[in-house]
Amino acid sequence: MKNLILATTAVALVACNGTEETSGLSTSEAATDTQTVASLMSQSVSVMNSAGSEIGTATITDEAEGGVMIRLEVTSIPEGSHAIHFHETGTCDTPDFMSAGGHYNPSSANHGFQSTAPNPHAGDMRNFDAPMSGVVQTDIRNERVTLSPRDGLAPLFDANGTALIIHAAADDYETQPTGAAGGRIACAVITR
Ligand SMILES: [Cu+2]
Repeated sequence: MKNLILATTAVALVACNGTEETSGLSTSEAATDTQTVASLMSQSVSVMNSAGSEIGTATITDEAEGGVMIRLEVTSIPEGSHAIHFHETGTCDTPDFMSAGGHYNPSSANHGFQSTAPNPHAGDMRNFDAPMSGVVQTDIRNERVTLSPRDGLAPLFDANGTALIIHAAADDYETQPTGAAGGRIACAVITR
């Protein structure tokens, strides 16, 4: 369904560029742009806090070379460094979000970038920093997961979905199995 929507958008862009002389894009440039739009799957999900209120969005987009980029735009995040992971179940029951299960780890790897191989979990990512304002706009990459089915990458849209979780503390990239990242302060459901 998502692919269908993107394909429709691409057609509309081609039509637009074809009829508007002022667009500044040559036909070949327009075709290249719309091909990129049509081939990379993207999903925007709502991020909620422990009270169940929406505090922003995460837009997850497949990257051409594999993996995803997450555009995280959230507010009300306590100042400091925070862990962010994909967890194994697409359920965000307040207030503790334990319903999301453990880290998404279909290959049974060890947690963290500084642990013993095989590592890390598919759902492991680098910490991000929140300023005093609590307003965060940042891009976070994960090269091990995917929205579109792709060989060798862990699908975010598996049978029970996945969840994006923000933690109270930073991930030490080493402690098993959670990185000692503390409680779960925000959650987003990732399902088709
Ligand atoms: Cu986590």
